[in-house]
Amino acid sequence: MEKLIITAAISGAEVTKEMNPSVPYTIEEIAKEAKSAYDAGAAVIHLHVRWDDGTPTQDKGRFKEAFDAIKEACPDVIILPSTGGAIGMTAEERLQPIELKPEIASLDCGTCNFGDSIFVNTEDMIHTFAKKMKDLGVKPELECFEKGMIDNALKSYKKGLLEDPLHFNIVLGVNGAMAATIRDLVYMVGSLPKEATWCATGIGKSEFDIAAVAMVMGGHVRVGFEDNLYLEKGVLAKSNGVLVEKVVKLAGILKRDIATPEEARRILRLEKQK
Ligand code: KMH
Ligand code: ZN
Repeated sequence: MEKLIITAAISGAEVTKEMNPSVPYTIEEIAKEAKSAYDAGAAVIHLHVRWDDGTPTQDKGRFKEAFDAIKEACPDVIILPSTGGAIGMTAEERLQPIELKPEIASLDCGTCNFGDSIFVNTEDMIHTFAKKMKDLGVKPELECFEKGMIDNALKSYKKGLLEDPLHFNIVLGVNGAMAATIRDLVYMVGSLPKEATWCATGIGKSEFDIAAVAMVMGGHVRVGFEDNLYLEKGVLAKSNGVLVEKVVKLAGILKRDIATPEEARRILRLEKQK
């Protein structure tokens, strides 16, 4: 089986220090969390940034500061910024980190409930985001929270807005979209094109169940504070690194070797950013 790419979603936009004091806000905290995940075995850092008070932002300058600090701490790690941002941000706001030409970035493939809010990703937005990423040579990671989002991605592909090989992140357990169950993961993965690569993300207490099943199925995995703040029931994770360590232990049991960032670039067919 292919080596396992571990993505660490270190910061998110919705989790706060009130929920877990280790959630990073400042650039220094973000770099420290990225390094903890990288040292534990993460090849990819999925990145949201905040102002120092914790307010989520998609500000290009703030992303640049975070990129520089992460690259200094872990020079070869793959940085995958969010274009999802936080609920309520405009498309223009959300697209800012793409101008920094990262190797890869998230592209959310449909609208869904998000708790009591709505995470808006209209067809026009998906096409606009995909076109901008294509024009700037940024590979999209296609975030799909339910099956219709895979169909939306495939429609964009047919229009020529996305290029082979497609890479998906199946995100299960968002409050308002598809549940984090094994049945739903198997269904989602069975709906992907054969040649696509994929990662799975389980939100909340299902994080490690989904990771384990994804590993057995030959997929890649994402863990981190954005998705889950606990190492186990009632025990807050002290860092993103300990969440990655837990996945690495599982991977050992399930006989999946861990991909380095360079190996992840080969698997995902990324051009190394200059
Ligand atoms: N913060 C969520 C509303 C992404 O990064 O592309 C959206 C999100 C998805 O986190
Ligand atoms: Zn995100």
